[in-house]
Amino acid sequence: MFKLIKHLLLLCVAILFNFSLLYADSVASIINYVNTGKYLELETEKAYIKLTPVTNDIIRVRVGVKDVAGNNKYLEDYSYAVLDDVINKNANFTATRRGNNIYMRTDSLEVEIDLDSALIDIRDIKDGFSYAKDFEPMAFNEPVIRQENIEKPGLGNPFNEGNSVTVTKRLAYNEHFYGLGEKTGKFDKRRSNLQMWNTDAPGYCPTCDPIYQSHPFFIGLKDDKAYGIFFDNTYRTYFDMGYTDEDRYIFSSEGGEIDYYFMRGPSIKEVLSHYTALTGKMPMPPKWSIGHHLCRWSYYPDNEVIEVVETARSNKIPLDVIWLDIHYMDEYRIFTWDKTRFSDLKGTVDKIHSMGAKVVSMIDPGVKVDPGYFVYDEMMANEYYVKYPDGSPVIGPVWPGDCIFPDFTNPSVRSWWGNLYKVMLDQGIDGFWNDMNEPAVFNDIKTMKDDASFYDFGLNSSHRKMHNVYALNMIRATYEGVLNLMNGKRPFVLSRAGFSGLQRYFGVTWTGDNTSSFEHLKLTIPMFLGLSLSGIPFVGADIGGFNDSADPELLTRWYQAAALTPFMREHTVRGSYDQEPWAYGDPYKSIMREAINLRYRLLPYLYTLFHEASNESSPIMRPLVYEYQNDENTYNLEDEFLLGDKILVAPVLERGVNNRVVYLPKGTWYDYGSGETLEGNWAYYYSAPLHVLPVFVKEGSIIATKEVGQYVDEVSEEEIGLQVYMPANDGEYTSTLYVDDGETINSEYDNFVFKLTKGNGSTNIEINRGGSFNKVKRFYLTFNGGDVKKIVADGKEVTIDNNRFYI
Ligand code: MIG
Repeated sequence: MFKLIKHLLLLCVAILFNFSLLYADSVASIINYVNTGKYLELETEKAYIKLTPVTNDIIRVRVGVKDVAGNNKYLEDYSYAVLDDVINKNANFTATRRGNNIYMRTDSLEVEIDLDSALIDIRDIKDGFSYAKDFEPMAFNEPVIRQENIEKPGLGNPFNEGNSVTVTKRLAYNEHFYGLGEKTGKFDKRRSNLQMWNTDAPGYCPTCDPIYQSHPFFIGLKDDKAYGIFFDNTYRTYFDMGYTDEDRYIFSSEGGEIDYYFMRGPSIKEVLSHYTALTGKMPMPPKWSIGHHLCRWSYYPDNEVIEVVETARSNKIPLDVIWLDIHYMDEYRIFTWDKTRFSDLKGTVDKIHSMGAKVVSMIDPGVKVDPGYFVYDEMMANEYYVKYPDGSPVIGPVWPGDCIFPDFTNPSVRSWWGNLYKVMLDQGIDGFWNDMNEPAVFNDIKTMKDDASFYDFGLNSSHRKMHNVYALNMIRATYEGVLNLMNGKRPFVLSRAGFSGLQRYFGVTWTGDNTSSFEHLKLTIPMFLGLSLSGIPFVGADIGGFNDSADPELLTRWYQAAALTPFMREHTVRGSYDQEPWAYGDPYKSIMREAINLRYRLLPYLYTLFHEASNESSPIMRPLVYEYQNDENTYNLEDEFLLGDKILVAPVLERGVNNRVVYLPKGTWYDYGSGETLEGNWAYYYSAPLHVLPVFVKEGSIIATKEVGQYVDEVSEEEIGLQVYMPANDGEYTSTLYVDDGETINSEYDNFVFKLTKGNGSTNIEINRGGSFNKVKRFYLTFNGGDVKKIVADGKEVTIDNNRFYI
């Protein structure tokens, strides 16, 4: 009964909220405008609109609502997502008035503003193409505050944090949406209604929303042209992408202000490079982290952890990393370990290192309330915790029982936290896993109350504002701390929750507590592609599924599907059946080994893609539309993907089937297994019984490989295999290879560009070498579909002896 009343009340609140949005105040007509040289500011009856051309291709739109006295009321200008040096940048522009419109122009964009309606239209200067036009004027209203979410009812909300705000834009009949970070559902986000509110979502369903992360960024694509919008607002935000009305899309927030960045395409590649110019790129990972990882909740005690690595070795299953989930801790106290389960942690880690593997351990944000426990004592003494407005600590239950939570928005807390990792690094631990950082609390709202207060640059802001960036600041503290402690070596830190910009602090992530089912296996591809197109290239999911147990067929298909995805980690819940690749014996074990071996063979190609992602922001795993934007067949494709631009992977994602449809975009493709060629721009019915993972290589590719090792560093890069796929069509084809020491930040490197040219009846390869690492000494060639006339390296023709040549 009580529940029913509560639900009815919530329903009323929801209806009122929608109602109030309908009658929100619009910014109203423009009464004045000034060109300050840095930005164009339009004064309306109710607000100020500030248009800043951050670059020629990026326009920032901000709205500051006037107060009663008519004064400008922009909120503080800073961002957790956007880099400081970008916020203060601006490109040249002109602003002219013609009739009832103002035209603001950079070298590549034109913004038309209608003086009566204040509607904004952003167009390409080249052809006048309208990327994004307001459907209704921008609007605002009282902020949404849930009184039931405030710790001390009656006090009201002590924070003054702007308005609830809404932007509504025209939606074209042929417009598609991509990105929006870690989302369930379809790859194309048109017709979805999504929320950004980081949520611990154990056992989430394939359409459940929201889950762990918030990336208020999307890419629109219409008439083959792409643009991007980043809504820089940390409150709970909503993205109605043609769900309510098919002629408009709406993004709105419960607080803060309208502050969004429009990014010009016309290619998705360009949009993504603008977005990462704003929010940053991923640093290079240590090479071991792109190998195969094994995890479970939890491997313990010490001899079991060692045994898992030994079993991998004796089964010839390549393995680079073994993970310690929460049971290694002393009653879930972070930065401690259980002295019975791990009587000699350092010795255990050393033993694992001696087998060529690494160890990653979990660190949660909740600190057990326990006087005498050093982390708790230091936090209390320095008031490093998240507080209520009266200064008392926010206390909530998580794994250790009642906990306090570090306020990571405070720089002193961040550096204190970062240094704590010394305790674990001293034991030899190689990387860290920050879980539960939504932040998750075991209560009915799954997190902190709205009036929990955070330092936030001295503004003392509410949890409503800071919730979505809790993880971002935590992983920042972790990353910067570990970076600082590792003397020039690359950290590895995994985060469950996140916000735009996560990629700067390493940003490897996984899609949380999925389930052992084919539905969830299928979901991994659109989820990874959504993250990939949101600037997060290093993504993965629990192989085999987290909740429940995978049967041998599911586990095998999952291993195949994950073998060529960026972060490859098997993981499962406590109490489930074993999910290591050897769990069910042969033939499954051999098939999974084959899939993992394929990854280890392709490591040089894969590592080159990581470098490209951290250097140029191109995703490692790509939707086909990223490379074939003019091909409409790719717009909704979510059951196959590209690894870089040369390899196409089409795993089987259903139970009990022996084949699947594979779409190949234009060009000639090689079947990686048989070497046969297939003409693209066509869909094939492809035979794929359990032992087959369908993989295809684009004509003209030179794929860099090495021998399969039992861990990534077992086989050096002294000799690199070059698998040449001869082009069917005349032209020039470029491939690259990047090699460095795999562990230091400023490593020496070798950078190769291979240019394969086909024309006038012959095919040649030209190799140019950059960098001075001189690690790569020779190449081993294999040809598919023919042979080349000559190979020229750095200007000199090479001599090929038994398929090998020296460089
Ligand atoms: O409340 O540490 O998503 O991967 O095994 C559950 C135990 C806490 C959630 C993570 C999962 C991990 C589990 N954690």
